[in-house]
Amino acid sequence: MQAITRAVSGSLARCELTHLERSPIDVPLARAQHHAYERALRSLGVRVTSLPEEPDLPDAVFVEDTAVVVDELAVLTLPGAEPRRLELASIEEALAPHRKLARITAPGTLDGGDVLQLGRSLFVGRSGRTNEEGIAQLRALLAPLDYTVTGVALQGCLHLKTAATEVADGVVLVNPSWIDAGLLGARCIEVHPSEPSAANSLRVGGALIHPAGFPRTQERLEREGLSVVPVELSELQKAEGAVTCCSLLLR
Ligand code: CIR
Repeated sequence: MQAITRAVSGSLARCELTHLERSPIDVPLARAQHHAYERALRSLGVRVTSLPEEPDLPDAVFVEDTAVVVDELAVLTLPGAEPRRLELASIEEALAPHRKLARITAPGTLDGGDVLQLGRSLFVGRSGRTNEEGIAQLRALLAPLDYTVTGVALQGCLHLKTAATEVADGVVLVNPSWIDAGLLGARCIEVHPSEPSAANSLRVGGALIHPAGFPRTQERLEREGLSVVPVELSELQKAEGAVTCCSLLLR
């Protein structure tokens, strides 16, 4: 497996924010945490291609939002936050050697963080970033490849994958306050109620890269026999980022 990541921008403190109050971000610490995240990926056998920092694009580290990658195709998104659209050009260049490319176009908008793939079913959050037209365009691109694309409602969080991520085949880690998990047709493990932001986990090989600081949810995952690699991401969490958003996985 390969992952595309991007170094933390020196301007991270000017990131987009939706649900959190702005709080000071320690950029050198964010960089150290991001390096540890990349090391965790490598330790799980992933080949990491780390793109250079984009000094003027605060959120460029969150590469997940710029593309939806399936085995047959990479769809460049049109991020709902307009300033983030400048992140696309370098991602297009990075993906071109690996996949045929397609794109979401205006008036459609779509953030990759809203797309949860469970086998050949893709669920897409109707969020502040992703609109019906974006979902319809993704469906039109992927239906001929035998994927289903289903829009799902969200409340209280930024992206669908803030609320739900796949942790094993047919098993999803969810925060049930933010999504009606029954819609996903998967077995659910709920985050511990005291850890609402713990539903974002990155499944790599047989393990999960999970943000440190959620011990009770981690315990629930381990009780299910899942292997958890905790990574401290406090500074990226202040920018409303977590573990899935920092990589584009090419499986
Ligand atoms: C944003 O608001 O776009 C960034 N500050 C955070 C994006 C996080 N992306 C993700 O979870 N997929």
